[in-house]
Amino acid sequence: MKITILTICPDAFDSLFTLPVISRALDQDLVSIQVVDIKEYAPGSFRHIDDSPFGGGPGMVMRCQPILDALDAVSTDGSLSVALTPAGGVYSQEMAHEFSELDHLVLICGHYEGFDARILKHVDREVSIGDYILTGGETAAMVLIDSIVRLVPGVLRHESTEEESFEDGLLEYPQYTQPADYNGDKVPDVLLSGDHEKIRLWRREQALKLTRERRPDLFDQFVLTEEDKKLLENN
Ligand code: 6GU
Repeated sequence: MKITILTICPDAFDSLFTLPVISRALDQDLVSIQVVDIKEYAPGSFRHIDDSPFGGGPGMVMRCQPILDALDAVSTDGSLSVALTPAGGVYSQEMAHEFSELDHLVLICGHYEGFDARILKHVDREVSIGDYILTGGETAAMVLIDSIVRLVPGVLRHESTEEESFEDGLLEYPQYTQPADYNGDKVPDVLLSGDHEKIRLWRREQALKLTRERRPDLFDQFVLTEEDKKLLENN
């Protein structure tokens, strides 16, 4: 898979390449990441990439020409372009899966007060990472890349992604490791029992209860099995 990032801050992505899973995916050629400076497509020494909004108002708006020329230059036959903007649809694990199956994803990072609206007509999707405002789309692009790369086949070695939070619509059950007793705070006995069926049921119960308590929005969407109903009735 190839990911191209269009940005006015190419250096912002340096730290992304130091993340262990990302750097391994790059080393193994499972993923390639191309960072493209939008300013390269802004002619003249002034590198004019933004301007004040028609109709007045605060801030600056990213101009059509540099971004659309850059997008045109990097696009390929099967590429999907995604603009990162707080006005986009909210990103989800489902989108991470969808994007991880692409041959080529182009991420366009917004800045200032946003994109000239005409840019967005040339973009396949608009995505936000949540209901808060960032100074630019770069950190949002890194969130997308991190969540996408780990889903590319071969990137994670033994780890399973199937039991993670959001994969089945529930938050993940609590995990413990050594020591079994940390200053008097003990790991639940069932996890030391070696009884795999008991452990499975305990984890399921924990995941159900945690989701019900913390994320009633997810819990309401979740379809309980007969076993789940019994686990929840036990209390
Ligand atoms: Cl994608 N961009 C900006 N600037 N702010 C955001 C965002 C994106 N997602 C949430 N907030």
